[in-house]
Amino acid sequence: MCRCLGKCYLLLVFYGAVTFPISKTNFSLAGGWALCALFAEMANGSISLSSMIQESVGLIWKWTNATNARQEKTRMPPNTSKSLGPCPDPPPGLKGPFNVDFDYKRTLDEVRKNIERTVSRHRGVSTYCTSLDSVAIIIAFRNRHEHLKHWLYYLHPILERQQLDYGVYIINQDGEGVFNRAKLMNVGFVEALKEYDYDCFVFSDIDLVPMDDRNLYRCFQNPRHLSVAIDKFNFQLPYGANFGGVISLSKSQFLKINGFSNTFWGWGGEDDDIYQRVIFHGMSISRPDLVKGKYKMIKHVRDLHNEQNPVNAGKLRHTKSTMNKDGINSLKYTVKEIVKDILYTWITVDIQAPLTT
Ligand SMILES: [Mn+2]
Repeated sequence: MCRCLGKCYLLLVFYGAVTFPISKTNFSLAGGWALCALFAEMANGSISLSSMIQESVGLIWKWTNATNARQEKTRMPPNTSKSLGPCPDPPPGLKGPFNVDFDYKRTLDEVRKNIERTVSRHRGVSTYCTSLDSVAIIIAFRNRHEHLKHWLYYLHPILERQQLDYGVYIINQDGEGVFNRAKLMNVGFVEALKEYDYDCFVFSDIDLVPMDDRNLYRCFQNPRHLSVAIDKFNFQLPYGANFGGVISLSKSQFLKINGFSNTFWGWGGEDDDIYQRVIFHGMSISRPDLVKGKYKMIKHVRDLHNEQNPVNAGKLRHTKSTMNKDGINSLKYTVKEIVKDILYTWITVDIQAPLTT
């Protein structure tokens, strides 16, 4: 045994050099030692050369197979979607039109329990295929918890059926100053991009729920107006240039127009302003038809600190001259709190709101 120890080391080094690049595990080391022991036995005359070769080949075969099995397990985890094929277009599991009912007294906990997310995070990813878009859904929020429950209850299953890789961002305005929907949307765009490389953004009112899942929460060749047929307006577009409620813009479309204006405090005007930004940048508005684009709006009274601002309508005359310096590139705010729930990312933000307009 002692005589052959030097040869053993030589054999170990040789065996390791040959097998390590293949197996990249300790098996090559263990195999080396086992061969070493066999070699020692042979030197002592208790084992023949041919049976040693036989044993060695058997051992190498066994370890290589064991190693491959281990690698296969780790190579194919169920949820890393990048290796899966692209999701079919249109998504195969859509239901078409359905009933929407806001009367039911549901609680947020109930909604949370009902919605079985395929991943245990706040972001939804299709388990079966690679989503065609990664979509951030941005909602400007203040004191509308009642509406939020309904929105989450209906939208999560719809977005899952649409096979989107999506995240929901509730941008909650801190304090009692005048509300600014558009500025909160800009904050949502910036904050969502800090969390994930989204390529599409849906900006939605919290009180609008689609009545047809064929209305895809995705991005298109042109900025898209999704909420075209709301029950409140008898399922008709209230006016041709309407671009309020629910809209989608790709990251590059949104950056091209410098996002929303930050200066529309109180109710009204910010949606017409972003419509003009789109048109002035040479794009047009895409829309679903009035059947697929049906929405139900939750009835509510005007919020406190969000009165109609008469100044806003006049500001629309200046969109063309102000849009390239008022928007994403001039956005200032302070994040006060971020809460990650399985249903959404909640961001409370100070947007330096005036107390009156
Ligand atoms: Mn409303």
